[in-house]
Amino acid sequence: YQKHPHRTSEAAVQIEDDRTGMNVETLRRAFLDNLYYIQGKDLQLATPYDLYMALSYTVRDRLLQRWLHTQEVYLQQDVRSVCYLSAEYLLGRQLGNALINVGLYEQARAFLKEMNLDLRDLMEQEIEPGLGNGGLGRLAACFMDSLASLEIPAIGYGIRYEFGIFAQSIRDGWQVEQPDRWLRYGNPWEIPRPEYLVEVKFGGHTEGYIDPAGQYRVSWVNDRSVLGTPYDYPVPGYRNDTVNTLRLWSARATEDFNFQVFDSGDFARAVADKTYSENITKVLYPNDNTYQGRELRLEQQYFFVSCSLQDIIRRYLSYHSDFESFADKVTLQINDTHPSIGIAELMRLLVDEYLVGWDKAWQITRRVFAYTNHTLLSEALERWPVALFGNLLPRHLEIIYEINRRFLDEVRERFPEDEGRIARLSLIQEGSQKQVRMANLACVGSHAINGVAQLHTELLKKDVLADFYALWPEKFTNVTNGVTPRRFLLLSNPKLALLLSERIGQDWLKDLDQIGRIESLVADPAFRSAWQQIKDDNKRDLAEYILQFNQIEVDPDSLFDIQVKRFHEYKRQLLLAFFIVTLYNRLKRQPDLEIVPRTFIFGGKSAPGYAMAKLIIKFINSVARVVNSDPQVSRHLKVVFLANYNVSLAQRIYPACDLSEQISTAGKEASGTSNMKFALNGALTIGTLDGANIEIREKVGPDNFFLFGLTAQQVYDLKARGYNPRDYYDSNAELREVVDRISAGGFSGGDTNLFRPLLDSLLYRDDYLVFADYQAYIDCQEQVSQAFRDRERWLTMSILNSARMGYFSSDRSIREYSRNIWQSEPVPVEPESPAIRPA
Ligand code: AZC
Repeated sequence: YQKHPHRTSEAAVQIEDDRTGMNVETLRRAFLDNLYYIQGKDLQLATPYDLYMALSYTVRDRLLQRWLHTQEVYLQQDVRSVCYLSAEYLLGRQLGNALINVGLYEQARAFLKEMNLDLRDLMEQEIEPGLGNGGLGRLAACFMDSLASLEIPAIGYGIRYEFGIFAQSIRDGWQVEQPDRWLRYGNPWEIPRPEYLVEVKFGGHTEGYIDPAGQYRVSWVNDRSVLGTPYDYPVPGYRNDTVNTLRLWSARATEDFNFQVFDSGDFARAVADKTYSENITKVLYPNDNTYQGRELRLEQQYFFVSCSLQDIIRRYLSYHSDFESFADKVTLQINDTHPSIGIAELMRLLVDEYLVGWDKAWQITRRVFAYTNHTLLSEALERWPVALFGNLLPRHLEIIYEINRRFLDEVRERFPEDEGRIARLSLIQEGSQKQVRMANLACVGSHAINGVAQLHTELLKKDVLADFYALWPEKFTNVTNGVTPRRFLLLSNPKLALLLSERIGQDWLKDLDQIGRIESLVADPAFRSAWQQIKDDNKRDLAEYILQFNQIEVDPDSLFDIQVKRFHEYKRQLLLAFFIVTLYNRLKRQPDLEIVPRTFIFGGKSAPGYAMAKLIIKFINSVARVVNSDPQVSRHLKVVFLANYNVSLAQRIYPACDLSEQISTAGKEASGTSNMKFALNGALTIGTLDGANIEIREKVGPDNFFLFGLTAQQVYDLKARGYNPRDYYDSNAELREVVDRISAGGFSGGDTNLFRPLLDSLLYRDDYLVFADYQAYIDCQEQVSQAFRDRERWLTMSILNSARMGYFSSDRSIREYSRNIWQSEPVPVEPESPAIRPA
């Protein structure tokens, strides 16, 4: 015991306790044990990453016992379970969340402190799993957290991308992408389950045959196949004994397939084919809100959906001998249309593989599937060319044609001689290049269709899915998004969380409506000053980060005005950039102008192929350079672009924000969720009547929200009348000054071409009405400045914003899904007594 003085001979035999014990001393011992026996290091040799790994294994051990037990309970009680199908899970770092949910955060901090180690430093070591693009993926992660916290039996299914969302760096103001090699140093949060391997077929053709009962059937003769290995991630509920599973599939070549080629002597091709199969789960497509019509993407979708459905059926059939109660035991939520091929796949499995009759199979399919739509943008609607689809999935194409034939017969009966309607509803878009419309498949194959905020659901009914609404109004519901207060308040803003818990207890963590109780403290001087102090501290922390990573000194006392989200024209980062240029112009015109000092902070990635969004990033960085290096201006204003915006960075940013920019063109942002995270952390919002902004404003009160801009209806009307952005340029002097300065090369070192595409798109099209909303936005920002001058008033508004955000917990969203769509109930898991565990 010389070499590892932390271990004593008595302690060494207490294996059970070392893996499950929750007290500080046991944890310390377990941590050192894992460091030694898993990382192969002692404290002297350990790198920070080793320490992170050792702590992660220590926490994982405690999760495993609860995890296995939860699964036992689910199996014994043959529970109804929610299967959430999503191509993306933007999980964020796992360690801090696991510590918090299992109730070990303070203990871990304590024993690490005794060893002169800082828990936060260890947590910073983790490379976050960035298996998603933006809001849709992060929503799936929040939902997994809420399902477990509400004790609802659930399993998330998705893809274990070897490369998640690319890492962004900024070079000369431009976005540069690097591969995200997140698995490089090993991943303590996953357990491979090769025993649940499944095979997924691709290509080939179909053949009809007569079965022994004289029944005509179809079999799919594929020409290749790929194996799916599940990797399980524990999803612990907040302070309960539930640990649900997130099961992510990884593609592996089928051995026999490769051996055939190998035997024929073509070694190189055998290896190449193997790599080809494994390509399926290599990389996440980095598009947000635009669809990528690449064959590999469809392969990814089919791959993970087929793996998941086979897995679901395997588990179901281990307890049932037919499909009679399948729809009672399983409900499948599809996160946008990415998994909608599952509707055809379940039909194929039931009809072809399990010999269930078509009508019965269709009845089951429709009962189990429910579809969430996340966008109104037509460029995001998935449509696959029939030829491509048929080559990859010949049997599914037949099934879709059959579904379509029966469906359109039904429509014809209800709406005779309405060929326009038939054409719009058809699963197949006719034309020079026929396409399979995945949203139509999702609507036809689901019993429920939901949007993610009230306005969004209304627009789905009125516009994008109007024909389906006319057919089946009862299928449509709204479930407004929410966010988990565990990660986005407790973990990310520990000081504010502590203040809340000191004043109103800890109930808010499980029931966010309780946060409303701080409203009665809004006039309490001690509470107010604590609130202000915390915001100031958080701003100082972010200022330090900015100094470290951007070498820009910002004033923590200035108004932190923040827009972080994916770059997209509809999100209108340009509108904020134009406001900055407007202020710049004013200061150049009148250097002694008194303005409220602001620090503008941007962050976000652009899809690598989205040239305009990349140019907007370049533009913002160019404005930043000019503003920050002009002493006349930089006394008042700083502009910062934080590279590689991700969940970890988001957790630093939200708590430090004064003003949250939610300025999308009305009718374009389905919901937004950063709007919720900012306001929950006491930021005020400047925003349009779009997505969930509308509901946030209703809850926090119009006096505590800076509203501007056209409504969705006004946007629609303006476009219908014929929108001419040039009129705004001609009639608005300040807007013209902004455009002219850019045009003259004011932010491009005299280069008048660089930002030409950007200006042209505004002057000649302005699809997202930047010019139309410019003046209203500038005026509204003036109100913001006025409000910020009165710090007491601002503080009151900040407290009221947090206090009134209870509704926007993802727990509330999940309760609504459970009640209105899933009909699922909590199944509490009692703590398993360590005494009954084998010695
Ligand atoms: C996003 C929406 O743009 C965002 O408004 C919403 O909050 C989020 O989903 C969660 O619902 N949509 C997508 O990311 N959509 C696609 C198809 O990528």
